[in-house]
Amino acid sequence: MNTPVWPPPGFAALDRAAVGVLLDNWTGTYTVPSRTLYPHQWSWDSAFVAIGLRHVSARRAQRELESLFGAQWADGRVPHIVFDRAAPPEGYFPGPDFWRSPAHPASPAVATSGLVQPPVHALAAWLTFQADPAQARRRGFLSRLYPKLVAWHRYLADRRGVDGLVAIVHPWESGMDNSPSWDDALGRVEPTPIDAFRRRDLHHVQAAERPTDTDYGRYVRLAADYRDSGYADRLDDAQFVLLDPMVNALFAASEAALADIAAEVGADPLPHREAAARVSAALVDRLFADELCHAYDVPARRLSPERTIAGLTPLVVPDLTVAPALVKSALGEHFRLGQTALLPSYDLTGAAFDPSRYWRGPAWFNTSWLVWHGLTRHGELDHADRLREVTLTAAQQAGFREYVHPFTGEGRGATDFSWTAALVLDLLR
Ligand code: 9YW
Repeated sequence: MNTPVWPPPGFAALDRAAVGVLLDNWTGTYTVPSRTLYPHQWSWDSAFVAIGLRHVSARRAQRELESLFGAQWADGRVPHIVFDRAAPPEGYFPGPDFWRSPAHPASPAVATSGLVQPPVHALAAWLTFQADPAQARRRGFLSRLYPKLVAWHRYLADRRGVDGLVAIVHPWESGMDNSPSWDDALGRVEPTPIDAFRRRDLHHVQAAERPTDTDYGRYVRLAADYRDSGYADRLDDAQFVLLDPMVNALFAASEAALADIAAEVGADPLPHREAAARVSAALVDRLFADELCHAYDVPARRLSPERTIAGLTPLVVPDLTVAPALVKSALGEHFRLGQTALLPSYDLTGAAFDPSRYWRGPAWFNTSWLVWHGLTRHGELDHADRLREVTLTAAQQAGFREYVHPFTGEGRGATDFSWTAALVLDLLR
């Protein structure tokens, strides 16, 4: 029998093109997600970018994470956007004037948002280290980053902790802005009138592929309320407090990565292993139902019935007890792994399914990469290979788009999107 050759020869051009996008979107200290739509540094984008960039330049991948953590707040939070002083302020809304971070005592020197994004950073740091351990040790990469990662996780556990899990206080914090999982909770929020602010995203992308104006009004209201509270994390008073499976899966996986990092830098790995096991158990206990993990609405005390890709991502957690059920769900009618152009962001049979609108159906490369990584971790290699194959084919057909139509694979959203290029590159190398 012939051993299959991977990557197939046809993918050489895709590899070169992915490197090209990462070089073009590099600013000198970090990578913009997209030159047009997102002209600043985004938190979890940088982590995904580092995972691909490590194959091009281990040093650059380290810089990507170091520049992000250079904007960490004194309270440990890693902001979801770090604003680039050189970028025109009217390029993105809500910009620095909205967030007013310099007015906060814990803010760093540079202007940032006050929200956070899913904690994929320790996992990314560990993978980045592994690309070139000798070079990383020479630069003291992990020994400098480790205390910052610990402070970041402490912020999440202490300030956002609910029943052993981490809560988000805004849909943007999930990374999946308009996911149907937030609809009920957002229904409690009075939208800021649309004429009170100016969206910039619609200058670059069709309205049918983006959140609606009403969604945006609610995002602005929640963000302004949080800002006006002094970014205080008073979870008991907040309107929107949700436990998201992907945020918590990445928190558990990153605690496991922190254990490896701790061992590498001569610190004690045990507390991190224990934390990973605790979060993993709480994730299953609180969020697992009907063969999938779901979001939990804390004020309403209700598990969302919606099925989204976030519910499959706990596969990234090592030793997850419900991994076989998640694999079954990935293959079933709601997600149809390997039978569509790419894994959809939302239940293909769900009432809110829309194949073009952002996180309500389109397929994204980062979430597919997470499921691929999880399948690999759990030894589901045939399914992992199939997912890798469809992901690479989707990128070959659509280019490095922000997201694609889950059935036809047609590209949607931004072009030359950094994490798409980075994660495709990771699948190729
Ligand atoms: C926005 C940058 C970000 C991602 C998020 C994605 C989107 C920003 O873009 O949010 O303006 O809608 O939902 O996950 O980090 O790529």
